[in-house]
Amino acid sequence: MKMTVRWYGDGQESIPLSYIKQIPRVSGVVTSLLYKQAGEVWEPDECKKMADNIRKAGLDLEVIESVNIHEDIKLGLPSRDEYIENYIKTVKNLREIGIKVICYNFMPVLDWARSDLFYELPDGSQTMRFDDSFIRNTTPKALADKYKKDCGGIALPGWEPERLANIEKTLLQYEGMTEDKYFANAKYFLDAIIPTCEECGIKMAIHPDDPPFNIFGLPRLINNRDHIARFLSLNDSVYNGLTLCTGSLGADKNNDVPAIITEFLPRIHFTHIRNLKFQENGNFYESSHQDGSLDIYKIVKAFHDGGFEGYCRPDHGRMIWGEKGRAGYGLCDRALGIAYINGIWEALERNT
Ligand code: DNO
Repeated sequence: MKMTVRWYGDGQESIPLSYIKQIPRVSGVVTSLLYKQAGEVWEPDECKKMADNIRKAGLDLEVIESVNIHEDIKLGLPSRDEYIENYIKTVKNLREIGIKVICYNFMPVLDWARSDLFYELPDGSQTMRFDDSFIRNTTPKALADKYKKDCGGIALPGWEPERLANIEKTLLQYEGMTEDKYFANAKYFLDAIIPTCEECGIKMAIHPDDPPFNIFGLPRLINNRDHIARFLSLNDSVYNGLTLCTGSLGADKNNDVPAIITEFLPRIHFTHIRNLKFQENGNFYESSHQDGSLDIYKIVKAFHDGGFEGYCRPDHGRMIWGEKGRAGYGLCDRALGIAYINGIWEALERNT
């Protein structure tokens, strides 16, 4: 397993690459070109600049998170072919800089959703929280406005102003979108891009829907074992794979995350390890990696025992020790998470 850290790029981040390099047993970072809109080609010089910057700091860059999918592809509109062509060009350009995995999502309109970005816990740390009744009683537009206010001017990934500019119009386009149609649109995309991915040696790794249940009446694709099996069978290539996000899938108590890992391991190319703590009424908050409702030991063991050789990153952490930064993406708690995950892994290795 190769341990990585998500890094947002120069000008988008307060954490220097040199700090990431100081965390024991981190091989590299995963990043993106945040200024690119979904559907645009990532040009060769932009890709090279991104990679050179990271490699100069002594870190690998083998995973991109994310190359976003244009909404027209998800909606299955006639204009999708042009955006798919652009996606293929980007994949080819990413091959030139040695990328091995692309993490992406196929969530309609929105990326992940939380009610609070900086929810204060009794120990003074701050974390993200999901309040079920709050989400049921708000609208995506109101949520986007709340995030804008709460996150101090730093756009959250997946909630960029450009993406949300036409949110109400885009939501209307999803009216009447059935699950079957949505799976068919995903298949159209996969069948078009997977041959290029195979040729380029770049594995696609779809991120689960977060939360893994229906919100705002939008369809869900990757939210439980059966949907994962259905999605992977849309295109049987190993290049059509998964990002196994423990916190996304684990927010539904019916999902047995270690069992899902064991079943789909050959198709898992990247994992986000995150913990959460369930509260009453379907609410939860994101806890430290060690002290939550998910059994991280069992999760890491499932990866270890299955012989996982892909990439891992600690997912969201709390804000601790007075650190300020992007919600979920402070350095301190994620570094503690890495030390914990690496410790479990080393103990498992030494016992085999
Ligand atoms: C949240 C992230 C997601 C993820 C995308 C992948 O913190 O895990 O935003 O990057 O869904 O495309």
